[in-house]
Amino acid sequence: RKPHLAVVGATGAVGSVLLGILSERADIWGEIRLIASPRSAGRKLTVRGAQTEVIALDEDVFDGIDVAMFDVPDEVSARWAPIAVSKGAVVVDNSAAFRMDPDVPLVVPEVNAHAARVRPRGIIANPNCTTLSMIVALGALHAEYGLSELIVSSYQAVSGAGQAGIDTLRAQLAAVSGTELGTTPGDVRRVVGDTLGPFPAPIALNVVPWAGSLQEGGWSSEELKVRNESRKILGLPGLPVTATCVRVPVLTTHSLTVHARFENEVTVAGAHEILAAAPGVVVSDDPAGGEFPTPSDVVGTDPTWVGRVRRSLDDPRALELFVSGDNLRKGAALNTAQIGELVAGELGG
Ligand code: 11C
Repeated sequence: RKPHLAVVGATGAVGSVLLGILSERADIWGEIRLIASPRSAGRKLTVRGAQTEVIALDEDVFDGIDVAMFDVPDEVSARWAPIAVSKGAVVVDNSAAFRMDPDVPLVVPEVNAHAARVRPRGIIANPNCTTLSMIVALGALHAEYGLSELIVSSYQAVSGAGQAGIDTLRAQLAAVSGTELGTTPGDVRRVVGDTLGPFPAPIALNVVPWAGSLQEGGWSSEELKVRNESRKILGLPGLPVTATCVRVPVLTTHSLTVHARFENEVTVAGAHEILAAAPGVVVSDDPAGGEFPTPSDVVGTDPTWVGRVRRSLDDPRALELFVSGDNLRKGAALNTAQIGELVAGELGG
């Protein structure tokens, strides 16, 4: 029989995109059971063209389920993923709860699909959307040149902070639209007032050098995730990685500037060739023709888009890149669906 799938967190920003992706991709699943908090139970959502009722998260909902995809806050995954496993499901978890657990593989199918097969806890973790927005391209370059150092800055969309992030940017844009705000210190902040939503400063007409929670040494949790997760996915536990994470007024699609240093000398032509041949990567790199990735063109697409490929002026072993990827698709729901498909393949689905 075809494997049965549960989607936990079906009504959230990532869950909604996941239902669309499950409807578009090969129909490998038997039942698709939609699960959310009791608050959302009873709602009807469309998946594979059929109206499906959302049921409340409970121990019984995992009965008969082969694969459970979790798109919920860390504490919900931490509590419920082991329960789903105890009921016989393989869990694909998109929270940060298990990513750095040595007994939980952290998987990006284009880079380390093999890792999904070894899962002592019955859980496979899906990386953070910022890591995922660059790692497919970096994995391809690493396989050829051998990565030795990574320095990145992110330009993160508000939907990384969920529906509240989207609602906040829309409301703030409405408040500043058609005004002369943004010309004197603090004027945007005064208009936006206490409607900051999940951000520590106004996000309309602004950039905010912060994502996540404060960690030791002034680093943000998001910056440490990029470092730790990149190391684990690439199998390079000692890789020097420095990230600075910044929120920008984009609804969906994270971008990053990347300085990647390799063991071997690089060329732009060689990098173009590697990236163009890499599954899940599109090269958009013709500055003379005004061609480079921008979030407004990338949003809603599946690949990691790469442009502005340059060899560093002072280091023949380093490349500079600009990458963009839809943080809700490859950054979250698509990668989760791809991992689920790997597991379903093993189960004979
Ligand atoms: C953001 N990347 O853009 C974050 C959201 O660890 O999965 C995802 C947090 C996570 O705010």
